[in-house]
Amino acid sequence: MAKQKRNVEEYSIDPAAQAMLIRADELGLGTAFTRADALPPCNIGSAGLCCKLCGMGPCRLTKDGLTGVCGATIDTIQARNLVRSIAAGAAAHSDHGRDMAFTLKAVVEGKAEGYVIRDLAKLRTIATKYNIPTEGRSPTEIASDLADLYLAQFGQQKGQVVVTSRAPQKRQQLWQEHGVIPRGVDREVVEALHRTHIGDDQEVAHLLHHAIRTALADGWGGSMIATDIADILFGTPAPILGQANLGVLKEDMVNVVVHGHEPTLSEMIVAASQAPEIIEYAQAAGAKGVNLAGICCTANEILMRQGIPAAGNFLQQELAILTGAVEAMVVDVQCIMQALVSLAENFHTQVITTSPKVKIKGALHIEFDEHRALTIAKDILRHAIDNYKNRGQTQIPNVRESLVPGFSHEYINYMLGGTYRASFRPLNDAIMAGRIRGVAAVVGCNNPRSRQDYLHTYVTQELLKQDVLVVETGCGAIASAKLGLLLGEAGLDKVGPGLREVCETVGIPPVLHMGSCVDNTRILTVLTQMVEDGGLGDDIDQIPAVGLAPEWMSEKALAIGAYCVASGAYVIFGGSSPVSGMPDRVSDSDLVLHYLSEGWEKLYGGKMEFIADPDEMIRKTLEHIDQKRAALNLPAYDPSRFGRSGDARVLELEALPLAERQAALYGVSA
Ligand code: SF4
Ligand code: MSK
Repeated sequence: MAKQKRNVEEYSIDPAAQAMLIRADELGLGTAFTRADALPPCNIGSAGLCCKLCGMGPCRLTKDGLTGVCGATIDTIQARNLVRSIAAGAAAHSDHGRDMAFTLKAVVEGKAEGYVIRDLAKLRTIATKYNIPTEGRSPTEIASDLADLYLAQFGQQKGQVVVTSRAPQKRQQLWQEHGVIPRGVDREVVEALHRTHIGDDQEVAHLLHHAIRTALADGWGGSMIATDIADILFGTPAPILGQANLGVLKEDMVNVVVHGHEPTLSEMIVAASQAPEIIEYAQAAGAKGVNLAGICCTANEILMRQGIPAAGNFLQQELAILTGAVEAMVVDVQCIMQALVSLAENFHTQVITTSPKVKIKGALHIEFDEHRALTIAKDILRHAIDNYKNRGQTQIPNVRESLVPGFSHEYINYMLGGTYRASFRPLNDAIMAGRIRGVAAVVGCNNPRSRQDYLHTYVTQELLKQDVLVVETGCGAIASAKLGLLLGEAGLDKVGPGLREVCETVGIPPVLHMGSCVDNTRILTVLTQMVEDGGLGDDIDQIPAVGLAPEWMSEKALAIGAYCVASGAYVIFGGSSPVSGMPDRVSDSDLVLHYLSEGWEKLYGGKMEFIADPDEMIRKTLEHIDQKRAALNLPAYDPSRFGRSGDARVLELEALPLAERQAALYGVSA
């Protein structure tokens, strides 16, 4: 039976989204929200109980004790499905990393039109990590060696992916002992597919061992490569003022929305939109110019480097088209709904696919090629401008919020210690003193089966009250941005007293935007440096930190979760569990579910759990943080010890008569 249709407040907490969903309803148009209502998830498949790996199936194991035609048990089927998802997620991130490495190579060969190496310091820092000589060498020579080294990581057959050498020493040793250091990115993904073919690996622990190896090839491999090269080519992010939500679209300009994940094309579109001939072309068409906005992680990439506004997160891709004000939606890879094209047919919006890997029936395909990037970017913009005259009635919600994104690991380092003493020491000290209780990474997608942005922002705000510093990436970061949590002092009155003191002293928002989904590797780098700076144990699993993906939906999220577990983190997913099994199954028949928590925790110190209730997510997060604090012999969390420094102290002093103020400040009265 079809689930009952929800109302707009149940669909989303975002007023801009609600306005567009009302418009969709009035126009009789469907969206992911209404399709989710009309199509309840299959309760067999969603619990991981269906196998369709061969032509003897699909086998749907609806009763405890049933096996597939080949004899595969529920546990084997769940583990295989999970391994395949993690492999797909790792493949998506890593193929993105590979393309970035090809672009870097093309840049050094002088064959990539429009690109330059913008961050020489990062190039040198990364090259040094791999003993690539830098002294007396040109950036081109260094970058050429780095591109070759990185390209080799994908097809490497033996040895270890070099990026793993950047993890804490103790963690590398642990991986070595368990035999999970990835040999080559492609090799682990291919082996994951091989092992899960009919008649191959059928032991849960053995399958999940390879899930870890594959995920590590992503986090400490393809994804980290993608982040490194994006920073080298386009600049390492630093705080910049931006805006988020559908209200960033403009009535009097040609609106071009870039959506997907790879910064290579979007950075060129940013450059092309500022070219005088493009501005003149737009003006000749009657517009004031070209207004760029992003959706999903492409939004994060150009937001944190160029301050280009974000029109929204995953569930806003259709809603942007519903404004009627988008001339072109330019997409590359990942998280692009096929529904965009049929929805766009009701408006004038042209959906333009650009990746050689992604075509959608009905979309205009203008293939991207890094050798002619700027020319192609201008061509795309001319198509959009030509379409401006076809614009019909528009409705742009007047809803937007300012934010400060761009907290890369490098910037946090600088921010806490300055140019000459760049360090994470003040962060570690604040955690050790209990001023900051712990750290949470609240990341990941939107999912139309939950209320858009609600879980992200509820969990984030509750943790902030408990003095937990929150870092965010992906669509979760955009959710917080839309609510104003990423802006300087906004909302600091709702933050716990210790965390508030730190935010006021350092001058940071309580929620730090760290980038796109591949940039979850920045969080790994932060955790590694926290270990190296001392005082919080000698490995990541000892840090009072938790990762949460409250509204996850993508296979990439599972890959991220698994590499965080392998790195020692406790990871909580909201929403549904792909390994929940049957409600009445217990103990050993829930093997996979338990293996991901207790099993992985014994091996890696990190664990993966699926928790639907947000209050339970918060409770478990705080419990974990407090347990880690106790294990490090840190003082128990006590907010009453803080709150009398920073701005609060200044206000308190200002209220005192002069003599008392001087006595309080200098110990003498006038
Ligand atoms: Fe069924 Fe086994 Fe084939 Fe899966 S591999 S579809 S369980 S017969
Ligand atoms: S875009 S993977 S919906 S975070 Fe990275 Fe957002 Fe999730 Fe896609």
